[in-house]
Formats: sequence, structure tokens, C-alpha cells
Amino acid sequence: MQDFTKLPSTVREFDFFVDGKWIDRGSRGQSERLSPGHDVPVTRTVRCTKEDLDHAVAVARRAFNAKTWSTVSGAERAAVLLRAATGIRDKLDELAYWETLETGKAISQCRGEIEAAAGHYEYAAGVARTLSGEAFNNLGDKMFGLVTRQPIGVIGLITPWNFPFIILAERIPYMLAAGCTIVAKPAEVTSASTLMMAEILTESGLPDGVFNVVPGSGSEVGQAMIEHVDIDVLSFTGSIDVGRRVLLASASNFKKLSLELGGKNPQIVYADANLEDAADGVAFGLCFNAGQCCVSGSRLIVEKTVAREFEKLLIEKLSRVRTGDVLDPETQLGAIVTDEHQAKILGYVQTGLNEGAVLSCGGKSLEAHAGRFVEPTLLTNVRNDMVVAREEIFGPVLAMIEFETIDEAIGIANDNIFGLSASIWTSDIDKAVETMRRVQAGRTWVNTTISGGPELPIGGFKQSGNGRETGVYGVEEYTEVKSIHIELGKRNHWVS
Ligand code: TXE
Repeated sequence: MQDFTKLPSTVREFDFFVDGKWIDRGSRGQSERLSPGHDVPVTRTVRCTKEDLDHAVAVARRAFNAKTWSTVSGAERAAVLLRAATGIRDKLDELAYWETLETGKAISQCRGEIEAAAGHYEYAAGVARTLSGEAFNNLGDKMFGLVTRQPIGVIGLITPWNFPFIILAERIPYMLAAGCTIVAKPAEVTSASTLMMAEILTESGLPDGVFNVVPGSGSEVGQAMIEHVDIDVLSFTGSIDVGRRVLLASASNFKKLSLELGGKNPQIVYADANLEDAADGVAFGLCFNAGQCCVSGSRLIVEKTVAREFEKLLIEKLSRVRTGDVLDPETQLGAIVTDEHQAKILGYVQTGLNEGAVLSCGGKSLEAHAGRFVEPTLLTNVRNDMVVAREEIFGPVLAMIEFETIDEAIGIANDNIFGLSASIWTSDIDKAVETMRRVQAGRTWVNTTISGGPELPIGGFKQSGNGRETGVYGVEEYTEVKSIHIELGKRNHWVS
């Protein structure tokens, strides 16, 4: 029995999961994962092939056509989803442990995400039962109209490494509530929790073949998935570059897309805000998942009159963020996913300095413990046309820009290709609502950041993506709308 407070004594091996069972890896290759927070090997997962993907898609299609899930009642779907939520909670310790080891997240954050994931299954269970269409009784005596929703079909689901389990939970239960079947490809380095979820779903009574997992590389399994002509919908969360490839590949069969890509999310701090609260929220929004988060608040847009005071408050907060072993429940700052990514983050800091930004705090890797960590970093004297203000750094690096008027603040916030989220800090309700209305972002927060639950949808404006996940919208996204016209009474013949 694994002690979840200590590193594993052996590397855990995973097979892959198709048609309700584990498939032995046979002669397929494996990816070994080093824990980003400890630098020791922790898991080995299979590198599936294009043939494995083809097989999984055929299984998912067969399951869809078999009507073991696609046409069962909302009540039956809800029962499975509710049991899955219980299954997640029963395995919370185990899931959080392996997720921490593969991702480098702090364990307390991981536990919070797994608990939140269970909530998504519960919420989607409710939507499975309330999903409905419309009836039109206003078309005259001879016509009755209906609009129904039906599951689209087979979904290809590609997920990234930064939130392997919660991103899955923001999608799978909604897809299942709609009645679809799924083939998932998790990121190469963080496949364990997706495979564990497949087993939980089967134990919860999900019919075989409805949820299948084919771990493997983006270039082989991922690329084959986005081009696949028997996949009806592709849900992709990841980089804008791969998002563009997904868009182009969807032309193979005009599959529907749901894309959640990057963000360069503004934290707008007005002078009338409670600055202590705002500094705390900005510190959290920067350090959450070590900044490797699509809704990370990575652009600080602060009113000039309070800029120096706010900078001081923020540095003080950042200096007290707790670092340490990611398995320690007290640790707040997680590790950086890979050496290459750490080098990329530190490279951005240097680019900022070369462009004329000033290093206000941080800027280096944290050498205090094994693994790879980056100090929470604040760059000031930033202009919105600098690289550090325009590109997603995906690390705990904050670019601070000053403004004088509300129009200027909103103009800076919107002057970016992305439009994923925005946070607004003010005690003036008029200013809050005006900014919220004018800012181009799919998710907005007022006097808080990165919070919420399954009820509200997530997704982006502009190049942050297409479609919406979670909420009722998250289920509707995976349905086709059909209009039904029923003629009543005797037909007036066209050919007399
Ligand atoms: O993403 P990729 P990476 C951003 C973030 C990060 C950068 C690169 O800025 O620094 O992207 O991260 C699969 N066809 N985000 O390289 O490559 C891949 O196997 C189909 C933001 O990890 O996009 C993985 O499962 N699939 C984002 C998934 O795509 C392919 C989260 C994401 O990997 C593929 C992650 C291909 N040709 C990164 N190539 C967010 N919105 O949170 C790769 N993949």
C-alpha cells in the first residue's frame, strides 16, 4: 500500500484503456515521467500508435451505435455520473498523489481540483436529467413544431498537462450527459489520472466502449485524431499553434470543434480598489499552478496613482508564498512541468529586461529544493507592445503596465490576440460593470480571480478559442439540434 506522503519506491506502470478494459502494452513503447517537483521517475505510460487510435475510434463508434449510452434516459446517465463522483471522492488521496507527482502541482491544490472535479460530475448529472428541447404550438392549426437535441456522436478529446484531471472533468461528464462516446488522448507527460478515471467510470457502470483512453504523442496519436474522419467533434485544450493545426485538420470531415487555447489575461486594478485584497488576488492569480494556467492573471494593469503602493504590497505578498516539497500540504507554489519549459520562462524574463522592463522581484529559478521551480516574478515599466505583455509565458511572471483612465485600462486589456479571462479590482460598481461589459474575455471576475464552479461556462473570445465548456452550455455543445415539423390533418395537394 502506497504511503501518499512519501515518494513511491517503484515506478508505477499503466496500460491503456479501451472498450471497458485495460489493454496490455505488448511491444509498444513507454514514456517515463520524472516528478517535476522531485526529479525522480514516478510513472510509465504507453505510447499508443495510430492503429490503436483507429481501433479505439471504431470501438467508440460501435458503442454509440449500440445505443447502450446514446439513447438511454437522462436518469440512467445521471446515475452513472453520480456514482463516478463518489468514485472520485473515494480515490481522492490516490488521484491527488499521482497527479501531484506527474504535474508538479502542490498537493493541496491537487486535492482541491479533484474535489472540484467530483462536483462537475454531480452537476452534469443534473443537466442530463433536465436537457430538453422546445415545442412550437404557434405555427397554426396544421403544423406542430419541435426542436430536439441529440448526442453528436464520437468525440476526440485532447487534453494538456497543466490540469489533467480537472480539465477532463470540465468536459467528460458534459459529453456523457449529452449521450456521446469518447476517445481521449491526454498529454504524454500526465496520462495517469485520465487512465484512472476510465477505470472509475467503468466501475460506476458506464457501458464498455463509451470512454476510451489512448495515451501517446501529439505528433502521432494527436495528429491522427484531429484528422480522423470518423470523429464528429474534437475538443482540444492546449497551445494556439496546435489549435491552428486542429482547425486546419478539421477540414477532413468538417468536424465540430471546441477549442480552449491560450490567454494573456489582464488583472485591472483601479485606484479605488481594496489594494490589500487586490494584491492578494493578483499574487494568487499569478502563482496558481505556478502560472501554468490558461486563465493566469499575467498582465497587471494598474492605475498610475497607486502603482508604487500596489507594487510594494504585491512584492510583500509574493515574498511570503510558501515554497517547498510539493507533497507537503503547506506548500503553495508548484513546480514547472519540464526543464525546457523552465528555460522558456526564464528566457522570457530576459527578453523583458532586454526590452526595457525592470525586475521588481524574482526572476530566477528556486534552488532550495530538488525539481524545477521559478520564483514569483514581477516585471515593471512594461509597455503593452513588449513581448512579455503580448505572449503567453505560462509561468509565474507578471508584466505590470500603468494606466490613467478607464478607457486606457480597457484599451490595454483588449489589445491582445487572446480573450480568455479578465479580473477587475474596484470598489465602484459602475466601473466594475462598465469594465466587465467592455472587456473582451469569456470569463470575467470582479474583486476575485480564478474562482467559480460548474454552473458557469468557460471558454474564450478571439484567438483563445471556440465553444463553451461546463454549465448547461457544456452539455449543449455536444448535441446536435434538430427541428421537427409535423403536419396535421388532410394534406392540400400540390399536384391537383
Ligand atoms: O502544448 P501542446 P504544450 C500553451 C502554453 C504552453 C504552450 C506549449 O503557452 O507553454 O502551450 O505547451 C497535443 N495534433 N498551453 O507544448 O503541444 C499534446 O500531446 C494533435 C496552453 O504542452 O498544444 C497535448 O495532449 N494534438 C494551454 C496537447 O496537444 C497534438 C494548456 C497540448 O499540447 C499535436 C497547455 C498535434 N499535432 C499549453 N501536438 C491552456 N489553454 O491551458 C501536440 N498535441
